[in-house]
Amino acid sequence: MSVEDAKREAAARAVALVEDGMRLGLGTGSTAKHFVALLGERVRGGLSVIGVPTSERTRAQAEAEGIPLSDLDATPQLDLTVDGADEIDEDLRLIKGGGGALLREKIVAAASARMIVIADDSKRVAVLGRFPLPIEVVPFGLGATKLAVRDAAAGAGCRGDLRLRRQADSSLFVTDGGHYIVDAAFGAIPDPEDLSRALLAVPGVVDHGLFIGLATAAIVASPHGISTYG
Ligand code: ABF
Repeated sequence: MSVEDAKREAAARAVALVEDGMRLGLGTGSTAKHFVALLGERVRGGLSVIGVPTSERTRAQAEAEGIPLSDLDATPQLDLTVDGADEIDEDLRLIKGGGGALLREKIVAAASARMIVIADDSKRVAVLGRFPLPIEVVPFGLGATKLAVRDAAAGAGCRGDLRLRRQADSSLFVTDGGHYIVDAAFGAIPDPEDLSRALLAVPGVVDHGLFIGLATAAIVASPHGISTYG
């Protein structure tokens, strides 16, 4: 089974859990893209759901699939969010945001009664932090914010390179919310809860890619089959 097949298989298992009438958070990324495509097939077959997308990319795909859409103003409580992840640990703590949609992804996940993470098994880790942690920051005061982030992270036992995210043409990456992303290559995050608290205490930090206590289950696909956690 290729990685792409594994992602699609995990997405298919999650789509099978969707019930008529559900209000759904629609994730972002290459695995969530499979979920949205498969959900579109079910909707065209008669399933009635409402989706709240976590990015403009996902909104465009869901619209093209014919999935009825809403937002968190009109639909502030969701039944289920299905989204991908960059890393998943044993306690269902996640690093997300490699695709740049972490803030909306976290707001949508927090508004959901359940969050199912779908992934191929390369995303499972014993300790979070090999994947650089995305930290979303406001453009104002960027230099000072980066220094404060460095200090806050060091206080939580995390040291490493902080790099402002750029696009392929080297222009700065700007999130859907108009913010920048600093990718923090810590290597390992010994205490994710502690780091989360420390980063959120920095005024210029909008949020970060640590998702703690949000995922209720994970569906992980590998060449050997599907494993479900949570
Ligand atoms: C989103 O997509 C992000 O939070 C995460 O960065 C990414 C997951 O990657 P993939 O494209 O492998 O599904 O869920």
